Order: sequence, then C-alpha cells, then structure tokens
Amino acid sequence: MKKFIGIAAVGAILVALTGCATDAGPGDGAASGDIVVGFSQVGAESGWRTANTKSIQGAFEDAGIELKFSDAQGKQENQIKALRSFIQQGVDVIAFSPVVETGWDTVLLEAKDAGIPVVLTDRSVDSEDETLYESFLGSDFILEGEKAGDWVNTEFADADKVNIVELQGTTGAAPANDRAEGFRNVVTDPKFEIIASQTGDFTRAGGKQVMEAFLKANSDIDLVYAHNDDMGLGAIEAIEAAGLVPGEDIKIVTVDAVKDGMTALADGKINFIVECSPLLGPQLVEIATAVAAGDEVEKRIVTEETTFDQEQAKEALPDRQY
Ligand code: GYE
Repeated sequence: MKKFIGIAAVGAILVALTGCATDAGPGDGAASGDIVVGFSQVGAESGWRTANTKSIQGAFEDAGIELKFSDAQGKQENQIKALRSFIQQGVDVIAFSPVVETGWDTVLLEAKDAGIPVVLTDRSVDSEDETLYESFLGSDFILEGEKAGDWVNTEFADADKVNIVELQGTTGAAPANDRAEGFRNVVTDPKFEIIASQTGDFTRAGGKQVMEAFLKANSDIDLVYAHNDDMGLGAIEAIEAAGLVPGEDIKIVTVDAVKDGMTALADGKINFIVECSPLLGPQLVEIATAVAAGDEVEKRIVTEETTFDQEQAKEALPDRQY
C-alpha cells in the first residue's frame, strides 16, 4: 500500500511541476520505450541491497525501459568507471547509489558536460554544487538514527547506566555517517555511553566478527545499535555463541526491516527496527523518465518509512515482500 502512495506522490509532484506528466511526445526521446538508463549499484552487501536491486530491475522491465545495470562490488573506483562508461555510451540518464559520500565532483561534471542528467538513488553525495545532479531519491538517514535513539531513550528510561556498542555501516557511506549522527542527536543523557563503535561494512559476516571482538573486550554490554539488519543478525550469532541471550541480556536495535530482520524481531532476538525502504524502483522510473524528457523534478524526494516493535513485526511479517 505504502509503495503505491509513494508512486502516486511522485506522480503528483511531476504533474505539478510539468503541468502534465505524460506530454512527452515522439521525437524528443522521452517516450519511455526510447530511453536508456545506466544504473550503478553499490554491490550485494545486504538483504536491503538485494531487494533494492530487484525493485529497480523489475520496475524498469515493467516500464519497458532499457536498463544498463552495473554492480560496483562495494568499490567507488568501479562506480566511477561505470559512470564513465555510461557517458561514453551516451545513455539518456545515469542513476547511481554512491558507495561513499565524497569524491564525485569530477565524474559528475563530466556527465553534466555531456548533457546527461544524473539521479542519485538511496545514498547522497557531499557535492556543494547541486547542479551536478537532478534529484536525490532516498531515505532521511539522520531521521532513522534519531528514531533508533528515541526508542533507546524510552526503553532505558529507568536505567542508571547504559553501555552501548555500535556496528557502523560502510565507512564514509551516507547511511553510516547519518545514522551515527542522528543517534547521537537524541541519545544525549550522560548515563548513555557508546563504549565501542566500529564498521561491520553493512554485512552479516562483518557484524558477527566485530561483535565477537566487542564481547571479548567488554563484559557489560547493554545494547547493540547496528546500522542495518544484516549486521544485527551477525551480532545475534556472536551473542549466542558467547552464551548470552540476544534481545534479553543484550538489547538490539537495527535499521532496514528486511524479512530476516523482521523474523528475528518477531522471535524476540531484536528489540526494535527502524524501517528503511529499498523499494525505490517505481519512483526511479518516474524520475528518470521525467528528467530524460527535460522536465524538472523535485531536488529531494524522501522515502516514507515507519518503525517496528516486536508485536508490530509479528503482524507485518506475513505480508512482507522482501
Ligand atoms: O541500510 C544497508 C545497505 O544505503 C540504505 O545500505 C542503504 C543501506 C542499507 O547495505 O542494509
């Protein structure tokens, strides 16, 4: 249901900005069948990413738009190569989810000089020149961190001292930077201490490995704040291997709400999940079609999201698509 509201909302934005979203006529290269879109994906590091890739590939296929898909395997250099290759091939639109926030100005300028509009999906860049891209579609990661922190404040309202360990996302990635920042914006009471914080690279294996080290070095961890479900799921394995009960001895809050995360939440092993929707494909199709037609689109389109506690996860799980 939410997905459709999201699509309708983008449709409404486009209609409002252009007068009519469907007035792209033949000859201007904008009829959806005529355009070619190049998309550079981060990689396949998490359940979220897999669902995001599926959503994007499926939406372009449904729309009958050719999508040149390139997997950067977590490396910025691969993404820069992919973008340059898209420029060389003369695609109509470039979309990408930047692995990290910094270091994009040169290649974005090359796309601009070639007259190819760029759409950022999921993650942002820190470029000061906002004319380097047309639009940024994705979540508000600072807000996600704040939602996780709000839950922590309520959950530990009566505690005197709370030792927190943080499993950070990929170093330099927008969701890692912003989820760390948002959490610290609201978890300000001096009784909370982040006793350890390290990247687990948004992967299950990374989360497990880092949590094992945290458990060896600290005997009194109260809470794990994991920047995504996969790292939280890895942490669960490490906690269980250490003979402790995840969700009870050590509480866990994560971000994403993919099916495996929601299952662990419903089972009581995770305590709270902040949703981050990977279903960006249909909105990306709308935006790509509009910018290819030369229509103006909203510079920032924020994904609508909710949160889940254990009871809400049990209710939502049967209908969860990803
Ligand atoms: O939360 C994580 C993924 O950029 C929002 O990347 C995305 C994040 C997501 O690997 O699971």
